[in-house]
Amino acid sequence: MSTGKRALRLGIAGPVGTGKSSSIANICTALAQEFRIGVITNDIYTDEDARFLKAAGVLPDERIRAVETGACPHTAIRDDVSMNLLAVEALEEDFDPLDIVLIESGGDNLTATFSPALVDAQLFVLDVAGGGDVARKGGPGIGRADLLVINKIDLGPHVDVDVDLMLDDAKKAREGGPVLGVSRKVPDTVDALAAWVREVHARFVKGDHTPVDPGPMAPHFHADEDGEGYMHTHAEGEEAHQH
Ligand SMILES: Nc1nc2c(ncn2[C@@H]2O[C@H](COP(=O)(O)OP(=O)(O)OP(=O)(O)O)[C@@H](O)[C@H]2O)c(=O)[nH]1
Ligand SMILES: [Mg+2]
Repeated sequence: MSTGKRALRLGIAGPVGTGKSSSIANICTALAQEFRIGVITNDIYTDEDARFLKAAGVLPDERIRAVETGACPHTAIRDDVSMNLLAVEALEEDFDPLDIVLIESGGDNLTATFSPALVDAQLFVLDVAGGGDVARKGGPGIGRADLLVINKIDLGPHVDVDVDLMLDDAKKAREGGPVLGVSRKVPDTVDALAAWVREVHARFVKGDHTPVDPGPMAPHFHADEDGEGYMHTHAEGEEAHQH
């Protein structure tokens, strides 16, 4: 299916270990026959996520590429997206035409979001194991990403989390915005995730999709080499920086 224009760029953000790579694997498994998909992963110093996805065998290896950000992960998806844009454009050129490029952010704090300069739409991944109250805490990704995924719902009984309550809290925090409970062990939930991606792609191709900026991340703390640390923000238009 050629769209006649560039691929839909879909960002996947969320804290460390919630299931960003697994969500990409789920999407690829469900949709790889239907769409030509490429993947860009972001890690600080490694290509661990790209290797995980290659090992999962969900796409030809050469369509999965790693960006090593070398700095705090949110910088490369929000403040200076040039490394990622170059990687996406090279992938699109090498495999022209691609329908969808999935971009995994490095695992970060709860408030990291993609810039609309890099992605057309973004999903934010939380997991049940992170605690049932996390969804209530809100923040730009939880509140305003195009989709919130509550992953690993199969673990609810094992970690004493009421999954239905967590999903309801998430819906309230998003004022009705879409929320999906997902587990790779529950095929219907993976199908629902794939259906959401299919729907966004259809809107994108028709020109009916408007990228939304969830907003900049909240002020946050970075430890420095003296172990002291400092607070800072990522206001709109702020210069790229190193930590
Ligand atoms: N039980 C269960 N475990 C899952 C599910 N999805 C992912 N996991 C496990 O959760 C762990 C983290 O998953 P990843 O997909 O690597 O998470 P990530 O967000 O990409 O992690 P980072 O890139 O390191 O931030 C792995 O051990 C997965 O096997 C799920 O639906 N159910
Ligand atoms: Mg990952």
